[in-house]
Amino acid sequence: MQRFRSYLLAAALAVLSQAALAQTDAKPAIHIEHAFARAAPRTGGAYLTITNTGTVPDRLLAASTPVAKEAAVHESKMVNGVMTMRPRGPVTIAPGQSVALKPGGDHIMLMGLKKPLQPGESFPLTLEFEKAGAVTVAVPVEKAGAMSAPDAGMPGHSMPGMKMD
Ligand SMILES: [Cu+2]
Repeated sequence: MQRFRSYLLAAALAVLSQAALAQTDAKPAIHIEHAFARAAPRTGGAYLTITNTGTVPDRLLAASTPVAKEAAVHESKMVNGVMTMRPRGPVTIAPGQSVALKPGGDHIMLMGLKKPLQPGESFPLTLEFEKAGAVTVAVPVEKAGAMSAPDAGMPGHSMPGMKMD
């Protein structure tokens, strides 16, 4: 009987500590800020800052939105002075870190827009994280060529090779 009891106690402790672990691990430590998109007719880009306030890394795996047939995480690269882009793998956000998806860098590509993105509108964008799960944010549409969300202030530096008008 004594033995059975201590077995039970150990089992209960194991369940408890696992629950505690799951709680610290899993709960969304992901915050999205400064989201914006640029006005665009058929293909658009969405930009935002992801902050991980948790204690474990998380990864942005995919994106989706009702306003486009397809959304994908892209990376931008300068090739012979020309900005090119292509799909990239998951974006890792380390604990305590912020990752900015911004014009000229990693971004969310919106392909097959169901209607043009107009300045002043906003649309929902769902980001799929490995641990935090789905996080949906409202993305305001800025004018074509906008470099940052209105709440993000002006960028502190200029980017060579990019026209700012
Ligand atoms: Cu792109």
